[in-house]
Amino acid sequence: MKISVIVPTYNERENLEELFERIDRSLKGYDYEIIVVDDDSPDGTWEFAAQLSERYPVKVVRRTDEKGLSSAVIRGFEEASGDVFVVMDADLQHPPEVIPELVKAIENGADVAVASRYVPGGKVENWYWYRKLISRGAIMVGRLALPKIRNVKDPVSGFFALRRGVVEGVNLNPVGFKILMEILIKGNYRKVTEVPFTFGLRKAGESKLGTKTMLNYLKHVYRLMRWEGELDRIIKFTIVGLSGVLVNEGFLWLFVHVFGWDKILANVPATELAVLNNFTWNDLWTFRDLKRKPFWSRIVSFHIAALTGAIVQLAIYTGLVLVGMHYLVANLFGIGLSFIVRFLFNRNVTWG
Ligand SMILES: Nc1nc2c(ncn2[C@@H]2O[C@H](COP(=O)(O)OP(=O)(O)O)[C@@H](O)[C@H]2O)c(=O)[nH]1
Ligand SMILES: [Mg+2]
Repeated sequence: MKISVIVPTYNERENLEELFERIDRSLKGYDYEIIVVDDDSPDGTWEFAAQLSERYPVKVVRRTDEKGLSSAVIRGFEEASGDVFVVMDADLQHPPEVIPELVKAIENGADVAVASRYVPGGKVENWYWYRKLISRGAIMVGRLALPKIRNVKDPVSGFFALRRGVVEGVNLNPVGFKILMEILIKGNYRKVTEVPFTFGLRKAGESKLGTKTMLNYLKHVYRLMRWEGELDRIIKFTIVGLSGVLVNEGFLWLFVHVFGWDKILANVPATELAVLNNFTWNDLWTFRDLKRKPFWSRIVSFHIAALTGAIVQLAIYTGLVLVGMHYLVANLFGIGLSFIVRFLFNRNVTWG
């Protein structure tokens, strides 16, 4: 089994020697190659990598027409001749000593092995609490928006291994910079294993990925949601919700105007009929491909979501009115949050 270690680089000259040395030591006994994909670094990373190829099995790709982390990794996949691909940074924040553990996970049946900061035993060194919070928050958003990756604790790690077949023939988008997330959504795989590791400090040089990446990350999540059809689901869920409003109003009118029922009491069956209407259409349309749980469980779960949504709506409304917000605006916030809660609950539990 041959291993291709793919290292995207930009101004990493000072890190290369130690990186190659430690990779070489870690992969003793394995047939391996290192593919450096460098975007014509001003510090001559590509040149130095080529020099070091006399000592280590390094192949250098110097790109002058293209830039970007994800596209560099994709180019690495195209150049690699191994059966297992490992992707890692050059700055030694990804300790090469973890590579054999990733490879072992693959040998033991995983298709993708992620070096993870967020499984027990893994950690991040020297990050302020707010950086950790942002990182965790970003991951939470990704996992909620993309149920396919919800079992992966660190789906944005830049350090991972995979079988060649996972990405071969797959059309990966080179725009985003969280290439692992792209692969976990579009790749061909069954089993993902996470191996804990400590994300250390940069050895030399400086980070290229600043704060504007947060917005890019959200854009990437959005694109993947579209690709996955999750956005279509939100639209369908909204349409069904609106149909429920009509059902609710219609029956309320019928019960009060035609049957002469009490206005307050009539609201209860009218609401229940709307909930049943929404459940039916969501089951037959919005989530029709996700009927994995038994019918009774789906319908009970849908009611729990509706109730939770109503409680959230009332709580937000009350809270915002109490702090002085206009009641109609406060109600919009309540409705909005209730919508998000109900959608996520139904997507991940009822039809999860
Ligand atoms: N080829 C290529 N490599 C890049 C680019 N941007 C970053 N890298 C490399 O990707 C890895 C991770 O980048 P880094 O700046 O350390 O990101 P950080 O750890 O999130 O701060 C490093 O090996 C960088 O040299 C790029 O545009 N092209
Ligand atoms: Mg780094």
